Amino acid sequence: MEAHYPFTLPPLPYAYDALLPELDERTMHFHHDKHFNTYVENLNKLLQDHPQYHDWSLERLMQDWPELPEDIRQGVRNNAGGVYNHDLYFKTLHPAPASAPGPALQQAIDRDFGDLQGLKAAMRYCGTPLAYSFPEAEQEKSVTVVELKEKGTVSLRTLPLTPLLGCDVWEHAYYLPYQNRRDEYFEAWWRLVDWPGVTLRYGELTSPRTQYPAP
Ligand code: MN3
Repeated sequence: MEAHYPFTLPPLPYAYDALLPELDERTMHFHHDKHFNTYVENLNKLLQDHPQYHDWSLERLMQDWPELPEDIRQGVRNNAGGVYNHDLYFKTLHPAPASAPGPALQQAIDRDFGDLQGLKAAMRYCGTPLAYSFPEAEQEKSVTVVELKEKGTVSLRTLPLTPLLGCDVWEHAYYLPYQNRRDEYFEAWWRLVDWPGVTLRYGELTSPRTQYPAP
């Protein structure tokens, strides 16, 4: 992701057919090239006549959107969140996922959800579930699941949260191969989660953050 305006669509980090049979090539083209790109284009369009924000990072736009002029405030919030969430979504999927989270993340999940199945259950019926970690103490990080009611990732902007993984459960993410079988899609998505990558994101957090990390 570019550091600031103008933002461009990051390439899909694997081949379009790499996630078969769980997610097909057409869905990946449609979701990445059209939907994700629309957020990028909308964000640029909103910012184009506001040069004073052209050096703001995506993370800053997501955090400090209340400082923006009223006519672009909500639009920037939604579209910056959409860009961040989609970047995270595609980056936390992997064609050959490893089997499990790393030991420290596994321990936090066990403590906060009982086990990995507990985390899965917590995410399954969320509107747009995102799992976050946040520091409780110096060495101890908790994992929590937040339902995104709006597109912005960062309604919890005052907390030092690190997004770990999120499932896009809008129909455009799965309708072609799964139609209305959302639960089947969720199971497929879960099989594709790149746990080493998620573990890395979790491990990156060593002290309370005031900023969101780049996806
Ligand atoms: Mn989407």
